Order: sequence, then structure tokens, then C-alpha cells
Amino acid sequence: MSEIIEQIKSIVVAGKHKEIEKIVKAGLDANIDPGAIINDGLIAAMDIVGKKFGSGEIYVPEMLVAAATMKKGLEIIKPLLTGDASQPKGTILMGTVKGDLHDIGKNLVIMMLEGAGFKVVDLGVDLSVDKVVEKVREIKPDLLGLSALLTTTMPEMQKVIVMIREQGLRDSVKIMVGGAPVDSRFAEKIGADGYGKDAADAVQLAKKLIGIN
Ligand code: B12
Repeated sequence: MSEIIEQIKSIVVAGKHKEIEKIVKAGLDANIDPGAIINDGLIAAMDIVGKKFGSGEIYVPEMLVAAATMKKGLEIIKPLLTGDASQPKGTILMGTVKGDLHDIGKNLVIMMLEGAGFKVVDLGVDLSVDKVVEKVREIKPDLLGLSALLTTTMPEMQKVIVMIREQGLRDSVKIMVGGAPVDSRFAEKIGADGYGKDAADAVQLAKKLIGIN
């Protein structure tokens, strides 16, 4: 694996936010595929950070600076991923459920969906069920994407789906779910239309659910 990718990884893990821009640009200048920078560099770094946090080697503050560094790196790549949305393929609402502040994965999914030509409305994080339902009613999206990174917030996804059904809106919108603790069995159990394991998968799933190629 490229030395630059290894450097990107260690800079994110160490939370050296002042150094990330230079090294990501160096990677792009060296013609490293932006997808590889994201997957093998930035995302791989967050996996390491998660493991270090899980084992008690680092704490929330370190996790926060690593996340901020990752986000800064993503921002540099974003213009390369976002395509022409003048003829959007469909409208997608995306958000992270109530009680959950993790948004890096959601933001990455949004970038890839926009790059694939969808119009995406980002509802943000810590979304109450009522807020999601209100926005579905107001914006009338083709697809709603929900993200959860905590096992404790996964049940919020089901609450959203139940409420959308109770409000008579279920037939008007497809629903996809994702996030590290979520899987296809859970998606099926809560009545979602699909589960995407990563941002690339989310794009394929969105196309399938909306019915375009
Ligand atoms: C960064 C991070 C944070 C940052 C978040 C910053 C931010 N703005 O997002 C901060 C420091 C704030 C944080 C806080 C906490 N965190 Co945290 N965090 C992480 C960490 C290290 C990385 C997450 C991440 O960004 N991954 C990279 C992205 C790209 O991956 P992703 O989110 O999984 O998204 C991809 C896919 O899942 C998918 N996807 C995601 N969403 C969607 C949606 C749809 C529709 C689709 C189709 C696909 C999809 O596509 C994405 C792109 O490929 C994880 C560990 C890990 N490896 O997951 C822990 C982790 C999720 N956190 C954890 C915990 C415990 C917490 C705290 C409770 C810690 C505390 N004691 O305060 C708080 C909770 C705060 C809250 N209320 O939300 C635990 C969760 C454990 C559990 N079983 O629930 C983890 C697993 C760490 C660990 N090993 O223990 N965290």
C-alpha cells in the first residue's frame, strides 16, 4: 500500500488536523484514487481509532480530534466526488437518529449520493421521530436514509418507520438504513426497504429502490 495512504492513516489516528490537508493533496497529486484515500486512508483510520477507544487506549477527546481530522480530509476530496445535480435522479432525505451524534458516515454517504446525481437534503444528527416525519411530509422525498452508530440508538430507526406508517406516509417513501451496528437482518426486522453497508453500497441501493440504473 502506498506510503502516502499510510501517512494519511496515521495523521488521522493521531488527530494531527493541521497536517491532513497537505498529505491528502499530496495523495491526489500523486494520482492516488480518491476512493482509495477515503477507504484505505480515512475510513481505515477511524476503524483503528474505534478499536483504540474500545480497548481504553484513547478517550472521547482523542476520538473527537481524529474525527475532525478525518472530516477535514473528506472536505478536500468532496469536490471530486460531487457531480452534476442539475437533473437530479431523485430526492433523498438523510439523517442520524435521535441520541446519536455520529455524522461522518452519513456525510460520506451524502457525498457519494450527490456524486451519483441525487439531490440530498441533510437533516443532520440527533433527529427526533417527529422531525423526520415532518420533513418527509414537507419534502416528499423518494427515499429516506437513516444512520445510527450506537447500538442504543438503533431502535430509533424502528420508531421512525412505525410513525411514518401510522401517518399514512409509508407507501410514498422508500427507507434505507445503515451505520456500523446495523445489518440487513435488522433492516428487515424493522421494516426498512434496504440496508447499505457503506457509501458505495448506499448508492447502488438508492438506485435500486428508486428504480433507476
Ligand atoms: C468518530 C467516533 C465518534 C465521534 C463522532 C464524531 C462525528 N462527528 O461523527 C465522537 C467523539 C463524537 C463519538 C462519540 C461517542 N461515541 Co463514537 N465512535 C467514533 C468512531 C471511532 C468512528 C465512527 C466513524 O466515523 N466511522 C467512519 C465512518 C465512515 O463509518 P460509518 O459511520 O460506519 O459509516 C459507513 C457505513 O456504516 C455506512 N453508513 C453509515 N450511515 C449510513 C446510512 C445509510 C442510509 C446507509 C445506506 C449507509 C450508512 O456508510 C458509511 C460510509 O462507508 C466509532 C468506531 C467505529 N469504528 O465505528 C466510535 C463508536 C461508534 N462510538 C462509540 C461510543 C460508545 C461513543 C460514545 C457513547 C462515547 C462516550 N462515552 O461519550 C459517544 C456517543 C455520542 C453520541 N451521542 O452520539 C462506540 C459505539 C459502541 C456501541 N456498541 O454502540 C464505537 C463503536 C467505539 C467503540 N469501539 O466502542 N464517537
